[in-house]
Amino acid sequence: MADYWNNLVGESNEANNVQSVTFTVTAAPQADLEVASITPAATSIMKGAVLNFSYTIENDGTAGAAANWSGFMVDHQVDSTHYQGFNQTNALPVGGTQTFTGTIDTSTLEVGEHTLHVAADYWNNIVGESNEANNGLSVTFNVTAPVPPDLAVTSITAATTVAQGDTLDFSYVVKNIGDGLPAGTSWAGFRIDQAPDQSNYAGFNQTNGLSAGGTQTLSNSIDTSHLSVGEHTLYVMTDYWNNMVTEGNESNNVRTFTFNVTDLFT
Ligand SMILES: [Ca+2]
Ligand SMILES: [Ca+2]
Ligand SMILES: [Ca+2]
Ligand SMILES: [Ca+2]
Repeated sequence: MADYWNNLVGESNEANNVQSVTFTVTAAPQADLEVASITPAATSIMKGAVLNFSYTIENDGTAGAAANWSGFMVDHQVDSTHYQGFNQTNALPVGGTQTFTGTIDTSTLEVGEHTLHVAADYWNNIVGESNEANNGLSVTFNVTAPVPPDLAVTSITAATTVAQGDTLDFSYVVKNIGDGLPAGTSWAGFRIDQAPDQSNYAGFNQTNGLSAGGTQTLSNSIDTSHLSVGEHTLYVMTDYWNNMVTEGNESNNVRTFTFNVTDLFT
């Protein structure tokens, strides 16, 4: 407005002294972090197994985001004091994404449906965002009743005849014949003419952890110099020592193989 103060100038037109322009205040560009997706390796998992998953953090805003933390938790929204795991998210440009992996131990979860929550910038709200209310995403998964492992010796391979005093070499296959959880490491033992037990055995092999259907071939040998001429039986027993693997069936762990010791001179 011209001559706005005290009308110091008498004018022919006092009504045309004002002009205006309009302008719009726009929001400053801001980041907007979101969890774009969560991908579990399976939506149904046996209790005791590990659930692997991946998730992707995206900056869907109009300004870059500084580095921050994403977190996850089962059956509870994620915040600074509620999380089971976390990953550091790099600084992300507009439209930038970063994918992470995580694991959930299901051994402490009840059988039934559960929810995996993931949140972007969950810890201490490091990034000021245009929308702080869209940082969480969740997926459901099902925990099924556990099926224990079941170890068995599924075959024994050796010569059926050995001369007294010679070494009988043999191999055998230990298999987790269960359709469920993996078996941890254990020991297989063997003995001649009787089943081995924890304190009576001729020898042993360590068995690796075996997932359902997994096998391991082991080999060993027997000195026959103290065996009588005639028929003998090799007993091989999986998990013979300290019952290290709790199995669905503990009574199928022994397999036998019959062989003949012959006189050296026949
Ligand atoms: Ca956000
Ligand atoms: Ca934030
Ligand atoms: Ca068994
Ligand atoms: Ca066992």
